[in-house]
Amino acid sequence: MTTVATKGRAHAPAAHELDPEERMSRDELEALQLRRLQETVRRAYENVPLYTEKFDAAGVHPDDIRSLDDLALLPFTTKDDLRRSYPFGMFAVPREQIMRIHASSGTTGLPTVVGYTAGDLDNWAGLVARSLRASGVRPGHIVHNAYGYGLFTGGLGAHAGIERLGATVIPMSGGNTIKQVQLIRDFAPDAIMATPTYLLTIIDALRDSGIDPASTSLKVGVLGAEPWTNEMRATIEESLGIDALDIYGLSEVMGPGVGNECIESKDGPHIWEDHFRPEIIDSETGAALPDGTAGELVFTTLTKVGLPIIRYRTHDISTLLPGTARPSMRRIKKITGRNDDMIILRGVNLFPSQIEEIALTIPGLSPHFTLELSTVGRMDCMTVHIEPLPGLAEADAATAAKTLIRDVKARIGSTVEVDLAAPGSLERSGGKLKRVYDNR
Ligand code: DLL
Repeated sequence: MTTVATKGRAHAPAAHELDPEERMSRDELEALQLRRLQETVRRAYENVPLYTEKFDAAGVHPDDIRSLDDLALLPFTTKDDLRRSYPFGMFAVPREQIMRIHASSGTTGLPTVVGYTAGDLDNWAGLVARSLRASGVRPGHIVHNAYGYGLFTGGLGAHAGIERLGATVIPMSGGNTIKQVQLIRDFAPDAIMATPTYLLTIIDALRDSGIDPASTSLKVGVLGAEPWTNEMRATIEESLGIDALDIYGLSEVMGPGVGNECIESKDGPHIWEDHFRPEIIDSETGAALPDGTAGELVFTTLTKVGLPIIRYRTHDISTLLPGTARPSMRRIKKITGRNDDMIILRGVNLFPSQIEEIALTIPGLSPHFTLELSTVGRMDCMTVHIEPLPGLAEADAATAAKTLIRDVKARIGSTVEVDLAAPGSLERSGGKLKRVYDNR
């Protein structure tokens, strides 16, 4: 695409630009992990009553952690544990040492509260800076930050990392899409940080203002906070003429920057294993699974002081893979969904991302869709409401809808209905998009 050539491409950092930990051998890294794990487990046990109780009940003591494999002796931590400790019960330091608090939206029940010491904030900024560097963002670049500022970790977490890298931050936050377009046009940012679905909203708004999205100054998107597929990546990269990189994280473990893709490989986020020890477990039995097997991601923080977290169950489904661009740090397979987002339709398990994957390869269909579940008689039904591309002839849209029904049946095994929604009629994302409406 000519626009890419005129903007210049983002490029991978040179070896000397990497953090020393990114260049460690696996053995060096694991020795560091073990030392940090032992410190973390002790800190948690000695300072957080919830951990004291849980370890005692499980009959384990910090002295039992002699190797990284001994991690499996420790009990899991869940979102419920955090809720039970609401608001500040998980802090491992006196509250006065907590410099910042974030919290989940808490749409179901109490919000989960997390806290950071000055040192934790420093590490976090460093890891977001590392993530941006891995994405091809450079000191001196302008970064448009469209993650929401506030209790959500996205906005402020990204913000500190952009500054730490030595780039210029535009603290735009989420929403006010018209303003987003104006600032992208006038400030000429090199990179944008947003959820993938909110970036789609911005792409549409650029078009609505008569701007070809591929003609903007943007070279890189650092996108995350919700599941998105490689097909969505292709759609976004093509529309904007950018490289789109995957940033992963969750507030309980830190926020954005627990892991990030590297631009030279774009093969799923590398987990920054000097600060987090990942595991994959069987969600049903809790058994640790070997690398290369799909299951639920679990994290133990290795450096957090304010809120150390031991074996946190994320509910995210992924697989641990060997490192590539950072050979000593493992990757996770791009996250396709959460085990609590899985739809069971007449006995078949499916994730919204599978519909995204299929729909985006069918010519004429847009990335804008929602899934509605209902009961007709005693049968569960799923309707895919999807917008065809604007201007598509009715007959071609009908053909695309039929292809979607056929491909979903062939690849997932479910029969679904497709409703072609008028272009622009489905609700647009303002951050994390709600895809599923369950009316059963
Ligand atoms: O979403 C942190 C974040 C902000 C990550 C900005 C990346 C960018 P929470 O609100 O606690 O934190 O939500 C965490 O979001 O367990 C995943 O289910 C999902 N998630 C986050 N990043 C990705 C990603 C932030 N890259 C939850 N791919 C996680 C897929 C993601 N899902």
